[in-house]
Amino acid sequence: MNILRRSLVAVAATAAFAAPLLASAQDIKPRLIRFGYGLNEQSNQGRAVKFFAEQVEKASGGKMKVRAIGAAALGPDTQMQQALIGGAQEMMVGSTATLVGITKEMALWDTPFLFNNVKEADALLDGPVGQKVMAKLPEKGLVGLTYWENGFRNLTNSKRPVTKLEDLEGVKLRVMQNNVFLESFKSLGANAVPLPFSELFSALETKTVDGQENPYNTILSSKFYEVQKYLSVTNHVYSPWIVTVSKKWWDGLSKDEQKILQDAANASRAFERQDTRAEAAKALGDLKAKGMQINELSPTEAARMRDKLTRVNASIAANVGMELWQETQAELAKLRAK
Ligand code: 2Q2
Repeated sequence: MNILRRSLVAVAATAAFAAPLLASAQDIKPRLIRFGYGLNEQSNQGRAVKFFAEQVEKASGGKMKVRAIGAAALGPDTQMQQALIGGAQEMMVGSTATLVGITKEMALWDTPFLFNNVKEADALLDGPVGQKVMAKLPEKGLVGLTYWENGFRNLTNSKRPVTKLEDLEGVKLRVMQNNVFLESFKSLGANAVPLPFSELFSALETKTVDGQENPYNTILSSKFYEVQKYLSVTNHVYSPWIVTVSKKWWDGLSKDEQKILQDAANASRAFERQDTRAEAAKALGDLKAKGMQINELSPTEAARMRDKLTRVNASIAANVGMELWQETQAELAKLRAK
């Protein structure tokens, strides 16, 4: 065999072996996927959606096109969820907190101080508990693909530095549209006002509300530093994002198409968490440079706040079901014993 023949044989053998993996040999139709999200394109959320879109296009040989539509151009989370359920939109990413009205088990993730660190968050979200919660979505017309990191939430406002509980008195604080957040911040003495995220910047700007709470990344990417002077490091809850698909649409996809989306979602999870954590690690410095005044809480004040906030735990447990609550606590105990 001459060199040319030998390499032709090799190419043919490789091609035969690789054929089932090639997009052309798979059951893939041209698809347009409208993927909505709430933050800006220049945010950890926007970057991860872009990454996901690229993965899907690559794996489908360009047949499946993801149109990323950010800045809540398709509406706030709750509106997009309804569009997915009705089949008018294919995909979105948003806060699990805005899903609680549809799937009550999602309230588990709103438990104040549930996780001590991101390692615990990853283990629970990616493990059996996270899967169980996600498995509640299909009966509501949604399919969950993966959890991304929004992050630990911190408090900002335009009135005064919050160094103790009493500083929150009378502060009009925007909360996510969800009873756990409403109750949590009422119990801290704040005047909690539920608002969609898409209305938050202007509400802060016009002083309709004085403050809000979100991870450092969002405070930075949504430019809240332009309208908020004070940031108190509270880390009071870890917020996940969840990537969801319209079940109506999903059910019409081939197994190959579904696999492409699930694989891209898995890859995007690793990308998004790494990107978010890298940004969060330097965000506090960036926010300071933008003029924000940042304060930590003394251990005593942090404990007082924690004590008030964790009083909502009993009602969360009742809402999500005792079995799920106890399984979560058992998993966390196992992790912490390691
Ligand atoms: O405060 C919020 O609402 C944010 O933490 C969420 O990130 C927001 O709901 C995004 O999901 C908007 O897409």
